[in-house]
Amino acid sequence: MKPAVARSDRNRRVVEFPHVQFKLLSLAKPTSRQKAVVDGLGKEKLIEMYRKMLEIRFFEQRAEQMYQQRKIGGFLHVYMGEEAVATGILAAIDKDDYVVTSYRDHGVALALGIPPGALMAELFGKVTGVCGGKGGSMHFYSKEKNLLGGHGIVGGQIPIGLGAAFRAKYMGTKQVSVIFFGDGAINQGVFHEAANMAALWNLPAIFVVENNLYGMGTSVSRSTAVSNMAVRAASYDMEGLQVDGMNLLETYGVMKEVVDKRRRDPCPILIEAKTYRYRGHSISDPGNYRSKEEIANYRTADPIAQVKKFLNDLGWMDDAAAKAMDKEVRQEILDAVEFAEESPDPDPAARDRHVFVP
Ligand SMILES: Cc1ncc(C[n+]2csc(CCOP(=O)(O)OP(=O)(O)O)c2C)c(N)n1
Ligand SMILES: [Mg+2]
Repeated sequence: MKPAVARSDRNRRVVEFPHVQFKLLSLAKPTSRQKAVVDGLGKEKLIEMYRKMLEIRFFEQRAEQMYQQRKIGGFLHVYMGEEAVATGILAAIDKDDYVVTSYRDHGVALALGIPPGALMAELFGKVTGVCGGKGGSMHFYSKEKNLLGGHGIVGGQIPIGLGAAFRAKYMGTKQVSVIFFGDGAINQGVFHEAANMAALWNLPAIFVVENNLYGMGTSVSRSTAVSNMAVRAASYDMEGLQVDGMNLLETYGVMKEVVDKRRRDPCPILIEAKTYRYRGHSISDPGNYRSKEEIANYRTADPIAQVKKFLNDLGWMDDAAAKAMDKEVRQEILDAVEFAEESPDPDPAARDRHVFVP
């Protein structure tokens, strides 16, 4: 496979995705659209989004450590590297919109504002977890946040999100349904069935394919006939667009426009977020199918480091403030671990409660 290449342009770093030629837009020299996005957001909200990305990163670093210490069992698929996708996309929706995602769900849950303690406790299998300790890493849910779940079946979440979009249209609410799934899931029949229905009935379904270039161990170039997934929208007469998923201002800016339009006039869209996962598919994947150089290369476009530098350049967050925030968020995650450790196990007598048997 042709490796990705990073090279310095005059003012911006360009990272080319293999086979895609999609250019990541560095924040080093903001475009006029990025400037407009910053003006709309304002200092406080942008810093809050930066903090959210830190929270996701530190939560997962700590979760990996807890897994190694065998405090967490089962699967663990981390989102590291993809933080700007969930953070930007979900900062642009309202509280009562619907969200559904795959098993790589930590970033989405944290971006929605679910407290890290309740999520860490879920990883630990404790009764204080978001699913009472019965769901684990792949199955974060929140009725309060309209998070319709993390789902372990590849593509299984897509028709669920479609159902939520149908409800919104049928009831005449202005809600949208955000459906995250991976590049592997876009080849599942269920995506195509859902896309067809969404287009046919003009449903406010926002399909977000997180193209991190790999499925479980297979690269997109080995599994997918097209390198630009957004083009698949055309099959359903639906709008399709690509966004730099390593760039918070791009994910937020694009999503804001997309959502505003759908509140006025419900219709579906396919957004392809170009991104990269730093870790293996799951914690047990050594990732032998890609090189260290490739990973290091994508890390040069790290979504968190980009925003940090950007805030510094704006004079909105100096090194001391960044350091203080780092410390504060790390402590918040340590508190979450402590909460999880100290929480009780579920009652064995409740084993069959909440288990649906058709
Ligand atoms: C229906 C189904 N087939 C296969 C699997 C095994 N499996 C789990 S994750 C995965 C890869 C999915 O990759 P992608 O959609 O790109 O998501 P990512 O892990 O990159 O976020 C596969 C094949 C599964 N869970 N469900
Ligand atoms: Mg993938």
